[in-house]
Amino acid sequence: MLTLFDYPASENAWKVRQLLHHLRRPYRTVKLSIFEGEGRTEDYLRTSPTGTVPAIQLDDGRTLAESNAILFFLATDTPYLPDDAFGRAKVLQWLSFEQERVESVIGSLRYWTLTGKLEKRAPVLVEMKRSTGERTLQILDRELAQRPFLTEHGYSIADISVFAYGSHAEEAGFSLQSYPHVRAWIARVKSQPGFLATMHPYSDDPHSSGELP
Ligand SMILES: N[C@@H](CCC(=O)N[C@@H](CS)C(=O)NCC(=O)O)C(=O)O
Repeated sequence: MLTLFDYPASENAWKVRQLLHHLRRPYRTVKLSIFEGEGRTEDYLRTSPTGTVPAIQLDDGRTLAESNAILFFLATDTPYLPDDAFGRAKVLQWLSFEQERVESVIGSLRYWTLTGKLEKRAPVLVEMKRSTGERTLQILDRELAQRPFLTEHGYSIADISVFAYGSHAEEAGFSLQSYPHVRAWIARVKSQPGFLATMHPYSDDPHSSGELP
């Protein structure tokens, strides 16, 4: 059975949980206490070179890290990824956008805000992320005005990936008031059959106010 290396409050891990749920694919979970350094053991670094979750291990022992790579692998030959080269490349376009402008911008600001670390970060860095995040939401709003989901294919892993942190932008200090198409898309994603609504706040983890190793 597939193994998922997970940390409950991780939205990167949520992406994989969400897809596995859609696919009704059974898996076992290994939870890592990332703030206590469980991601930095020699053993886990062989699974995930960066020591981050999510990562998966297949029945034959092979391992794969990076949320979007895992989505891409698990969604192959399913309705959540187109089967033509151009369609798959369009999904990759949005997965790249997600890593560059959503996860590392809105996701970081949200993480710092919810774990009390925002004040400890350099104001110039926070400001840079705020303006990039605003630009990210503008781009998404303009794109989502043109079609119901991120690609013409319909609901796909592109939506799952961008939704993970994009839908929580308000927890990172952004207002979605001026982004009606983003708000409508969030509602659309939430109404997908099998949507995984369960959230695990950072505050469930007594170690989450500490810095990552
Ligand atoms: N680009 C990676 C980022 C993964 C990531 O940063 N995961 C966080 C949890 S959301 C983590 O494991 N952090 C622990 C650490 O950095 O040591 C992905 O998309 O999977």
